[in-house]
Amino acid sequence: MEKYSMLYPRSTATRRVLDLNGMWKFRLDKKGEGDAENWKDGIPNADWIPVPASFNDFYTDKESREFTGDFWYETQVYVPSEWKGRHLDVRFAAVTHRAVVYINGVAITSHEGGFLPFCARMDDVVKWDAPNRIVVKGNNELSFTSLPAGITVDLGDGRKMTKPFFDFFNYAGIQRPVKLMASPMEQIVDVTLNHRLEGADAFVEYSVETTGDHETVLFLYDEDGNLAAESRGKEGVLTVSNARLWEVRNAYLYHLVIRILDGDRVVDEYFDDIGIRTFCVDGNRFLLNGHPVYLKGFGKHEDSDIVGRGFNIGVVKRDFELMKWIGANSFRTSHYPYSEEVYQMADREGFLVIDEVAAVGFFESLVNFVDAVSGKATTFFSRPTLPQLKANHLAALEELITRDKNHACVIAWSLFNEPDTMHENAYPYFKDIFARARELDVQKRPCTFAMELNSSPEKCHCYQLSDFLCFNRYYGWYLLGGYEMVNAEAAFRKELDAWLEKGVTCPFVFTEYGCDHLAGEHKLPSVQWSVEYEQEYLDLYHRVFDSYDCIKGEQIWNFADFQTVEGIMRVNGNKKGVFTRQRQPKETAYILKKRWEHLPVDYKG
Ligand code: EVA
Repeated sequence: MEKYSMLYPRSTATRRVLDLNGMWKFRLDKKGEGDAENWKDGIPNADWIPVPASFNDFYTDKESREFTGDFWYETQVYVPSEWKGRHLDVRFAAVTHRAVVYINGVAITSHEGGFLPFCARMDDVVKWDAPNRIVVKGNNELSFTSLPAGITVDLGDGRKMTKPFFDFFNYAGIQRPVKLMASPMEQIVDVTLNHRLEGADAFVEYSVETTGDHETVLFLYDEDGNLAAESRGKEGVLTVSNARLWEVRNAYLYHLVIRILDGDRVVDEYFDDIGIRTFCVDGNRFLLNGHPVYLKGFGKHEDSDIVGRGFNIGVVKRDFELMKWIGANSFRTSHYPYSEEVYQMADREGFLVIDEVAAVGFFESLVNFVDAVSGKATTFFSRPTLPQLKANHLAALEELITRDKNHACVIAWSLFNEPDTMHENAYPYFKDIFARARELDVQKRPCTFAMELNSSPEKCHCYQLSDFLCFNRYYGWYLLGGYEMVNAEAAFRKELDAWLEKGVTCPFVFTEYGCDHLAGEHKLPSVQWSVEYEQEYLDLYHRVFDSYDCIKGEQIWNFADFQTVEGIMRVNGNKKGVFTRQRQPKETAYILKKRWEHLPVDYKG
């Protein structure tokens, strides 16, 4: 099959999009009988469940919430014969963690990885003017080759359970929208943009990939609908004089229209809203359009009540309003690529995004990520399954960069979260992943990874590959917590000094710091989990951030409380949220608001 396009589905002069979201048939394959019983031809005794959503939190029994294995979804779509002569693609924005898609009983495609889009082309099996059956076999097992990584154990009675090496609930299902797209046979498959600024003018270098040879034309309109630039050919430059640039928290988006023409006939049309900006690392600074920027914001999760990790546009909107209220200007898509609509909103609101691939849990651990802070070396990168993991990682990276490369908001790629970098075997793996990311991105955005405490100046074998260093640090919480916090600041500063003594000259960003606190829990004098403790903890971090010139970003962990596996480390989830899971401010929010509203965008520039 032709490689499918990663372009976001849009109805245009030549394209049609049909929303397939809603109630689908659903069944957990508790006995592993779906394949043998041909559920691909119709799921017997099925329940009904909303799409998109994680399936886990709808049910009232634990077996369904914790279910591990295959789960099946089914719907029907009526395809009108007016669409004859077009490609028909069923596009899944994400099925977690893997899927096989059957249309009218035929296996059309499969996909590994739960956070990026894929298509099932139904041209050869379509029934015109009739219902077409779409069946998806999903699977949520974790392994040493899955992104994210973990293990799947047998509970002894046929039931399986996942043990993630990461600290978020292993939500699964058809978690993002499903759409049927009808598009021309000769079509625009991809477009890639890069920006260059010279004086008041901007040069948008582009390349368009199509499946034919007819002429390609491009038009760029400003926000008032005036033509700002045009060009012909699959490769070229759109020259924008007196360009309005995309700035942090002050976005400006041009409307790009691409057409394939056959004489006067429009063969295909696609459009997108694009921001013009440059971003780079310069010494220990970040420069946006040549001007220094300081990152303020969060590590986040896609996580909310009832729908779990399911796409919820209302929650996305609320999150942006809260981030604006608190004075943030950035976030990291910890620990996986988010829904496309999140980046669209970030483009529009002028937020800076560190875009992370789902390479999390690359540190073998007994209970979620706990061993990652224990100092134990796991030689994760010496396992015999490494080639398969790497193939999956490279594929996800290519999908991520292809999907997100044109977003102005995406300023950097995060290629791992908290991997085990203590063994020299990690280096060759890292080297190839970094090289591939740099090769894939024509904008050459900075590449990085989030380092946990064991990735220290003494032990880390991989930090030198990063264009800026991202630290996840919990001095005063996991390390030197409680009364011992009196020694945390000195230990923290000692580590930072050691990095500088190693000769590291790039920017430092704190991609995680924070402590759990229960909303409304007060204690004088402070104890861990109280509001007072978190205030002392944040005072410490802010003192340190303010005294190092190389620190160019602070993204607290986490934006909101979120669900994790149950256990003695977590009180019905991780409570490090600045906001509750219901998106209301905890006390910390007011401390951060006070600080962030007063930090200039070019702080320490
Ligand atoms: C935490 N710490 O302990 C967080 C985790 C996160 O949720 C980390 O990167 O180091 C992880 O996923 O709350």
